[in-house]
Amino acid sequence: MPVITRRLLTGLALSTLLAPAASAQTAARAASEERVILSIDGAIKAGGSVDFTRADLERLGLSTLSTTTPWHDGPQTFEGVQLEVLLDKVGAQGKTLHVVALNKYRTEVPVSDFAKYKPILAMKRNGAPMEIRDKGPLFIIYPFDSHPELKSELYYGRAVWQVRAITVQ
Ligand SMILES: Nc1nc2c(c(=O)[nH]1)N[C@H]1C(S)=C(S)[C@@H](COP(=O)(O)O)O[C@H]1N2
Ligand SMILES: [Mo]
Repeated sequence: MPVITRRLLTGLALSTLLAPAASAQTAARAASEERVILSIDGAIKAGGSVDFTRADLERLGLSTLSTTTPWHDGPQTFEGVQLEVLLDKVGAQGKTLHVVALNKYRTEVPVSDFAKYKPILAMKRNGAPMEIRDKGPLFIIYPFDSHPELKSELYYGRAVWQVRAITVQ
C-alpha cells in the first residue's frame, strides 16, 4: 500500500512539471475527494464517529429524486444517498437525528420520515456536485411534490442544506 501511494505521488509531482495547471486541478480534485464532508455519531453500531468522503457516499449507491423546492426555479433533479440507506449502513439505532449544518443551523429530524418519504442526502443537483455556495455539499431533500403535507414549514425546516454532521439519538 505505501508503495502504491508513493508511486501516485511521484506521478502527480511529475505531471506538475509537465502541465502545471491541469495537474493542480487534478490534485485539487483528489484532495476534495478525500475530504471528510459528513460525520455521523451517537447511537450507531460502529460506536464513535464515522466519517464519509464524497466517494464513500457515492459507494452507498445514489438515488435520484426530482421535485420543485422553495429554493430553486422549476423542477430540479437531485442525486444522493437515501437517508434510510445511510442510517442502515452505520447501524443507526435511534429515533431522531440531530443534524448540524456548516452555518451552525441545527434541527431534529425524526427517523420515521425516512421509510415514509425516502428523502435523500443530495450531493448533486441537475447532474453537478453542489458547492457550498449552492447549499451543498449535502442537502436533505424530501420529495416535496409527491406529498402535499411536505410543502410546509415543518418539512422545509428539516430540509437542511450544507449538512456537516449527524448525531443519532
Ligand atoms: N443549513 C441550513 N439549512 C436550513 C436552514 C438554515 O438556516 N440553514 N433553515 C431551515 C428552515 S427553518 C427553513 S423553514 C428553511 C428556510 O429556507 P429559507 O431560509 O430559504 O426560507 O430551510 C431550512 N434549512
Ligand atoms: Mo423554518
